[in-house]
Amino acid sequence: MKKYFAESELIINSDGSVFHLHITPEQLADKVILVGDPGRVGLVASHFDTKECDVESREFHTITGTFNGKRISVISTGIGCDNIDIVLNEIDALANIDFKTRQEKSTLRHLEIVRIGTCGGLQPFTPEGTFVCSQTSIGFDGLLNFYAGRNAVCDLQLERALIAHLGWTGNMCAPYPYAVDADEELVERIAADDMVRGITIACGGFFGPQGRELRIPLADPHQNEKVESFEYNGRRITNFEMESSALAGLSRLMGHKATTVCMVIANRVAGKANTGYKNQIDDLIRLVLERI
Ligand code: R1P
Ligand code: URA
Repeated sequence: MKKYFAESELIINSDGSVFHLHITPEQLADKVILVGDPGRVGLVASHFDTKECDVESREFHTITGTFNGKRISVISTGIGCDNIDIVLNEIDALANIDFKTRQEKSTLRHLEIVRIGTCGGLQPFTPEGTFVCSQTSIGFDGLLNFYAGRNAVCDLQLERALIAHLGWTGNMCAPYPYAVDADEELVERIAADDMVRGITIACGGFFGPQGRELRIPLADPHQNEKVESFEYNGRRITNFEMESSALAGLSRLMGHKATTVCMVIANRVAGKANTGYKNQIDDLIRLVLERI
């Protein structure tokens, strides 16, 4: 017996579109580019040769079109892993659930998903302007812990090594981090020979969880020193952003290929930031469009 998804579990609008994204199953391409900033959707789509739909709903802006003959949907997620939970579940439903019968389709449709974002660099070799492709993502957000199968897709050894290195116990800086690899083939294709392959920590916030202390003291004032000095099989943690862990984890559980590429805009080691990055990120967008 196929599972039936009730109206309350998979909310479909009266026009047949999915609740938050407001797009219909026909409007989603197999290749998906996710961006945080809704304003970045137009920048990606400005490279498209054709456009078939342009839909805005809350922070979710979707344009589907073609680039060099490839059909691509670019979707903004807004900020944070909570929004990735919404976007990943809704695009997976658009691809793999029949909206008429409300049942899972018999053949799995695989999506290829690349997130293009901005991040903070944590190593001397990741200054402003560096493109980092997340080979592994560590979630300081707890999202994946709500899904069964989490242990099967996570690197439990890496999780234990990091927790021991940080010396976090009890409620300190909870929830428990989860570590997930991006799709290996996609990382090789997207990162090619001009991006740093990194370990990214996705945080449940921009300030405290990324070790930024303004007026309120941090639970662990030495968090970032420890994050920067952590080494795992010769690899270092390269960057902080806020979505790659949920994207890597949910994509693995759902059977999609995914990775995240980010441009470093804040050099946390040198204490420098670049706020005029909007033109520079276009170079990263072009690389991803060519390689996806
Ligand atoms: C914080 O400023 C935002 O920037 C990064 C973080 O992940 C977070 O979403 O990515 P985007 O530039 O894609 O939004
Ligand atoms: N995005 C983040 O999440 N952190 C940074 O430091 C810069 C961009």
